[in-house]
Amino acid sequence: MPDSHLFCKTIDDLMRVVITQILSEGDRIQPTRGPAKELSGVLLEINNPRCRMSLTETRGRPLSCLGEFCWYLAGTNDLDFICYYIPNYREYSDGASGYGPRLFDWRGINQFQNVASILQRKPSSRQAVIQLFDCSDISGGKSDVPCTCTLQFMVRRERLNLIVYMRSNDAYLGLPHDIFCFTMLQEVMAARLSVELGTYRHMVGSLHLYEKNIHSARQFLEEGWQPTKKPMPVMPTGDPGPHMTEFLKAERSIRTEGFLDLKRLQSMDPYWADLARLLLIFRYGRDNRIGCMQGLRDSISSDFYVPYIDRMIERKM
Ligand code: 5HM
Repeated sequence: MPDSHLFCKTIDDLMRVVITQILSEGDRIQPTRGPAKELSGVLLEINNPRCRMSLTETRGRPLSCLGEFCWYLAGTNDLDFICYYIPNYREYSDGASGYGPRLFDWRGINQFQNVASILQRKPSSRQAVIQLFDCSDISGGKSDVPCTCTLQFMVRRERLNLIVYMRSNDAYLGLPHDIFCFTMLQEVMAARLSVELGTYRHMVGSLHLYEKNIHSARQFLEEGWQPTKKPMPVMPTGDPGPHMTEFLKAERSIRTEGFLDLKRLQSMDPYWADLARLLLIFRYGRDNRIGCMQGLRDSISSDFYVPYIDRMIERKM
């Protein structure tokens, strides 16, 4: 019997355990998107949600994760936005089920803000739930149905835990992105509530690996990587709203104009400025401006990002 509760310290450990277990114990399924192997009813747990960024050769794509997080924060369904970071995103989604508008403005409700207010009023609340899947998504034969059903935030022992329920999760492509984005939202919420970050639990109905990705998944297992034990820097406490607004303005300028006045980085909070630097380095990489990538590498505040930047520069050489 496969183990249905997988507990790991980092995203790399988790990916390794999940893929190994799907390959050895998964059941064969034949979904519309192609044959796959599946574990059903699985609970994945990471006790330090900041260990969310993989540095492996095969799955270490921090910019597609960060790009997806920006897409959510911007509250948009614009597919050109996400395709800038994940070029083949259109193969998986028509954008209609994008999480950004559902999180921040769904039927006139800002669910994220609402949950923050609930927890501010009553930290022990069991009602702090964000809903992403809607019953209307499965009526009328739509092909693009949100895979994430709910995000439940809970303050326990003065820490903010997050429990996510996904009806369906692609273990190789979707899982690292989903965990990155949801643990970032968890940290934004924790900063906003001024409580410590707790654990992250990810419950999945169908956790699957498509046969077309099995070869790459095996390569990932054979890579001989070191798990990225070092956690991401700590997000500053207090309402991150104003920092995120500045960060999103920088993101937009980098993505749409290919440019950012570096003076703007100096006036930003160092945590968010580093994330903006990563986006700018990614842009320089796309534009083959390797000298600029190196220049920006030297101005990064946290050395946590240096190996990721070096990997991006290496890929361009
Ligand atoms: O047939 P279904 O709607 O479940 O197919 C969607 C595919 O995208 C599945 O492989 C699902 O696991 C993956 N997916 C994911 O892993 C999709 C989304 C977007 O909602 C996501 N993670 N966030």
